[in-house]
Amino acid sequence: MRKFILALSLIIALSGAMVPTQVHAQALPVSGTVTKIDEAAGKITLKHGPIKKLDMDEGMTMVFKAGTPEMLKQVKAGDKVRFDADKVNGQLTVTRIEKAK
Ligand SMILES: [Cu+2]
Repeated sequence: MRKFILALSLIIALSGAMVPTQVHAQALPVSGTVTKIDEAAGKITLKHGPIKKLDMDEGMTMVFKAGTPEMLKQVKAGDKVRFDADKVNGQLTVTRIEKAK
């Protein structure tokens, strides 16, 4: 009986440890909505939720530089997206973006 409980708790511990890892690998950290794409300037306007690492404790609408020109073709105004952003050469830049499922 003791062995069974040990095995059971091991299974629970393993499955519990694996689920968040998978979720984390799939989802980009910030959710938002595209409000404007400016391909000529290489910029994207996003209405987004809090981004703690960039000291944005509340959601807002703002302009980001696009990390690559391609990402401006992957999404359009009105799309719900998930993305990651960072300061690159002093400019707030979207480093990854994908349509929210
Ligand atoms: Cu912001």
